[in-house]
Amino acid sequence: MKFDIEATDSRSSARAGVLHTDHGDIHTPIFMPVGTVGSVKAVHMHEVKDDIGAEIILGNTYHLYLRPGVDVLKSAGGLHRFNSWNRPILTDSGGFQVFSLTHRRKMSEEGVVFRSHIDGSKHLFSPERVMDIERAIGADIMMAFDECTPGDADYRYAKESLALTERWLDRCFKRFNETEPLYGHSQSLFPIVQGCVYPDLRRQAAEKVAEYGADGNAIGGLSVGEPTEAMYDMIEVVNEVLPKDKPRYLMGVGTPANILEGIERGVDMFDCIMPTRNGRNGQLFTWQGTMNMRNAKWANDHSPLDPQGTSFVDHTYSRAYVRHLMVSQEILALQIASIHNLAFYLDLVRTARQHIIQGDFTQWKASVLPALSQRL
Ligand code: PRF
Repeated sequence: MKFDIEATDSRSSARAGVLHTDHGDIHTPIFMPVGTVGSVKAVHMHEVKDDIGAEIILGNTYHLYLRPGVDVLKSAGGLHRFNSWNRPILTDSGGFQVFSLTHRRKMSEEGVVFRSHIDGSKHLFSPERVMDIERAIGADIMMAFDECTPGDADYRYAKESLALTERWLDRCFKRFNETEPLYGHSQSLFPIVQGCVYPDLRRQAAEKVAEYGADGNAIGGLSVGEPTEAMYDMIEVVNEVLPKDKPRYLMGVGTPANILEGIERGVDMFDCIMPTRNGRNGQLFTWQGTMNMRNAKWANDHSPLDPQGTSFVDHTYSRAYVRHLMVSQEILALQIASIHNLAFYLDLVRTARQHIIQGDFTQWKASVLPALSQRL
């Protein structure tokens, strides 16, 4: 998996690149819509591709393993065949989902024993198991199995947790190197930097991760309850150490402002449930700020949903109509909000990329940032 850097910003660490995969090119910085169980909730694949312009989507090992399960995925010929998405896919390892099952899991050196959120059945995720499952799913990018350390962990906990993640990482690479892709396209394994909010742990973790010489590297354990400034500081600490010539992926982040701050600090890839989940709750993101579509203030606003929006829903439907659909709990409301928000997130990173190439990213970012977090 080759990564070419096309342009670097002279005033910040921002860069524009192209990541080449067997399922096509990814232009970075990129936002990756989340498709937890193999579907981007409420959105058809042709909309994800053509209206939203996504170049890669996410799947979750935890969910796909429980349902439909490895046997169905294997007999389908992998997730790309199963869900009819023929562009790149990245699978998260379950290192986040399993740990959010606080009362339903037990951790040990071997791995995590957890109970299914679906039927309560008992399962073990170990680094080896997770690598085998990610091989069976067949994503272009597989994530290592880690412990996502909570943002409020004390130093001692964070240090022990990081040590476990590092031992697991070694086992992940060992299993990954002993096994082959199942479906004829190549797969890359990205390691994940943990270390909570402690600069020395983060630095050490990034040095360790860099030693594997992976095709790309991820930053985990952020946006998990720590102050926003601490998150930005940790991104800076880690990106000083991670190789500059490989893509960097900030996991599960975040708001439009978080994404621009991440890009400025040298992050290339992002994913977050925010555009889809918040969209289903009625929150729309725009260049002018966020709109709560359940709000009565839109009841008689017959103007287009978002005049600056890039997707067809923005010009097809009015604010008043979308507000009516939201209040009436119509399924179409969820579809419209999801398409709008994902198209906005893709427009955000695409526009950032253009400005990195043009050489005025920093000025452009300063000019758009204040409006992004306003409430309309
Ligand atoms: N690890 C994994 N997935 C993740 C995270 C992590 O730390 C996060 C943290 N923001 C989101 N998704 N494996």
